[in-house]
Amino acid sequence: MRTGPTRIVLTAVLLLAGGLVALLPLLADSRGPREIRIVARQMSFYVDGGATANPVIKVKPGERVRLTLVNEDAGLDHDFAVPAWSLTTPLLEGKGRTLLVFTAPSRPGTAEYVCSRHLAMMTGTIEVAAGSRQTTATDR
Ligand SMILES: [Cu+2]
Repeated sequence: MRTGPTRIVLTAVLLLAGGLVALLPLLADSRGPREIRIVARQMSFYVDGGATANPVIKVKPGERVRLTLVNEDAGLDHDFAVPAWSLTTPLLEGKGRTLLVFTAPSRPGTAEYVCSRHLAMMTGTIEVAAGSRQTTATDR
């Protein structure tokens, strides 16, 4: 007789807990690393599907970044490096892809990115800015 209301409360608590557990993957996703996809094509870098060669890449201070480099130049070696941050992907010898996960610097500022084999042609700016939107600067 007295178990009726208790059961209802217990059931409600269990349902609530189950709902929170179901939400956890969503919360984890929203805090997951920022994805940046860089394509090396015809001696230039293109970022996140944009059409601008060697665009400014914007990241937030302390942001976790998961960078994928795709080499579409069959006969050319490319990598992606930010020398000031001591970051370099493995060298892609011809077509292929590689992954680099890093944490952006905590202070706002800019640095140069390059392909270490083609310093003159494959170079641009990576910017750490607190107010920057979670997109890269392209001509979209
Ligand atoms: Cu290159």
